[in-house]
Amino acid sequence: MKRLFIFLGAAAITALTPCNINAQRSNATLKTAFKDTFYIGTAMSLPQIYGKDRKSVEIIKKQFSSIVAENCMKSMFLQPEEDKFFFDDADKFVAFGEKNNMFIIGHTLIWHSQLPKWFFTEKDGRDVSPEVLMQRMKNHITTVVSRYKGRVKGWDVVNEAIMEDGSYRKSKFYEILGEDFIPLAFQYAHEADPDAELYYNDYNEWYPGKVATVIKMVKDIKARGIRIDGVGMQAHVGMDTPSVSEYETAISAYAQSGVKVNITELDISALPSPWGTSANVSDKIAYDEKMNPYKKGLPADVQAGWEKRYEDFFRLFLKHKNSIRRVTLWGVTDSQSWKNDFPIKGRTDYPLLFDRQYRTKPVVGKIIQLTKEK
Ligand code: 9MR
Repeated sequence: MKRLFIFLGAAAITALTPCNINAQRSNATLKTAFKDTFYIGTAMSLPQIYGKDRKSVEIIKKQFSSIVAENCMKSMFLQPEEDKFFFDDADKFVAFGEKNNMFIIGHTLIWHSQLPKWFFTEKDGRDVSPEVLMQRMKNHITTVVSRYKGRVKGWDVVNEAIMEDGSYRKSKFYEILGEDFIPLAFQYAHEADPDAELYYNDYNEWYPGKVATVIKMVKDIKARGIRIDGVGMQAHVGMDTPSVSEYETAISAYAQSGVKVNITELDISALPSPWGTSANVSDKIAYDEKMNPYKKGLPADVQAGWEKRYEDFFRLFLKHKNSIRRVTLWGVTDSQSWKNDFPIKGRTDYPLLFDRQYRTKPVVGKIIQLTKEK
């Protein structure tokens, strides 16, 4: 109890820093502060989409100009069985975005993860042929993109297909169709909605090998006359890695290849990382108390370091605002964040901009302040 009191006291003190007070007094929100810069977005969970998490919904309407579904538009949910589509959740999500005048993003059409089992297999269990896989990809993409034509403004067409060393991920898509599955997916998406922006999205997209292959892929797609508008850098980052300059090098390289950069899944973990910044969801590590040190709140020095990290990244995004189309946080409050369970299940992390009590963290005022600096 005493500890809880100290923690709440510390939270109250940090909540009253001058920047935060200014932000509150001026009624400044992220959405208004970034109005002329880039879209500022968040991922939405099902309780938010259905309005059950009311306090988060209030924050979303007030603070964000763009939304993406955290899970409900992934293929295992949209097409759990072949040709049996389930659109209830996605429809609700898109309706929310339209009602609130938001730039709506579809995530994600082709991804090796959260994919229904039937996608790659024949009834007898064998892998499908390249022709059948192309047909299934086309059917999935065409059905989904056409349904939201003109309403979902941008699609993460392909997600996480390249490894850090620049090699292609050995997914079933790759095994069966080779590198061609990527341009094909973009082609199908473009045919279904010629006006939609189309993106390639991935994590750790600052590793030089990965940067080189993604740029080669972008150029190849463009050379075939197929539309690609942007590269989505997920930005699940930690306290130490990557460095801001590594990130900057990657942003500049993508921009020079003729596409926009989206910062798509931003969260900054305050916890020790067992390996760096992977977001490969199949990587799991056993729980260890030592790796969960801040169950009752962040110590002041860690809090300060974490805030600085957010400021450094936003300063970088603002510097490259002409190349950046959107910055999207991967969720609203810390309690929603996947980082509490990744890569170690059951930890208490603080990666987002709103705390577990739905309060605006002081760093939001500091980020808003950065937009006013010349
Ligand atoms: O945040 C999502 C989490 O709720 C899901 O359990 C997880 C399952 O794969 O996917 C998370 O979102 C991922 C995103 O779709 C793609 N990039 C990595 C994200 C974190 O795993």
